[in-house]
Amino acid sequence: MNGWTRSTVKSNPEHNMKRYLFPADYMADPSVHVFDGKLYIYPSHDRESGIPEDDFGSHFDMKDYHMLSLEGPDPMSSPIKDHGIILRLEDIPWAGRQLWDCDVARKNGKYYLYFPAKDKTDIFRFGVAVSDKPEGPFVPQPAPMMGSYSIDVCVFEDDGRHYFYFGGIWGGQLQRYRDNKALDTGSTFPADDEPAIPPRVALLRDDMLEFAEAPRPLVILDRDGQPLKAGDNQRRFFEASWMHKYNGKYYYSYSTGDTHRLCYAIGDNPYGPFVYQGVILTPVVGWTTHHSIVEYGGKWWLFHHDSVPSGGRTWLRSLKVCELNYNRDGTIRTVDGLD
Ligand code: FUB
Repeated sequence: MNGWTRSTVKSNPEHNMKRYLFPADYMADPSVHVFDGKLYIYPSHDRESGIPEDDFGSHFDMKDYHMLSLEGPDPMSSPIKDHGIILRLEDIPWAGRQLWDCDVARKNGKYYLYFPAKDKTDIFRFGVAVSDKPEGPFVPQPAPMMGSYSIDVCVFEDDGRHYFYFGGIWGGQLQRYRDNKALDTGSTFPADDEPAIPPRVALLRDDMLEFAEAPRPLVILDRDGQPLKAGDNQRRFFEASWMHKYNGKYYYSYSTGDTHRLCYAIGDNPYGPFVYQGVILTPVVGWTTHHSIVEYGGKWWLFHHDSVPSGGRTWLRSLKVCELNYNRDGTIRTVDGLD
């Protein structure tokens, strides 16, 4: 078990009240931000494509993004407004298929939508689309971001600088890269007792359109200061990066993929290293789990998805929200994914 013991996971997760945010449609991977006091949700837009399930995630065949906003003070009860399509696959010159988890950042009055898509050769790249308004429409840049690869972006602002977190293994293709270069050997996974494949982080350029530096590995350590191992699939990174700051500390959170948990690690700066802490959300109904954490109205909120409303069809997911609570020592109280 590579050092992981059951005692590191709370056996009595909290039964928080949860709300399905948008029952009218299937959406997933919520990236949530508060701009000028208003809460905006940028999700993936699931659809029934008929493509069979496989380990590459081919059945997640999304073709556009919507934006949803909260029309009131309470994520648990205020109305949600659908602003319609803000970007379409067919309008992105370089993209071939699969618009997966996106994120949005604001700088100097402009909004930047970052998104992964497979290019015409079926390699995941990131693109940027720009708008003057949070509700778009977003105009895509003609080419993918230079040196970008893999999936699942989170852009985090700290002291006016924007950090771009990304990566996902298996269908997210991160195992095809070492030192930011594609391997001649294709997909290559470390042995179980070697360090796990790390997510990546890169500072964004001032114009927000490209990386300002080569992406760096984001290292997650156990309490003995050792990087989590590839075989430690209860704790190691799989996909779905998110970053938030709480009481001056940096909280990096992510999905463990094939063990279906949302976990977190704490660090002293945006690059890390980060020390593994525990589970935020126990497995939900559906294969994937994905989230964002945001402070709004004086409380902290966990936005995520599950596949309950679609009867467990893992590619048709629904957005959820619940309050997130911290202990006095800064650790997060585990939420029950089956509530
Ligand atoms: O929505 C497609 C993929 O499923 C995301 O990129 C992953 O994080 C998982 O939620």
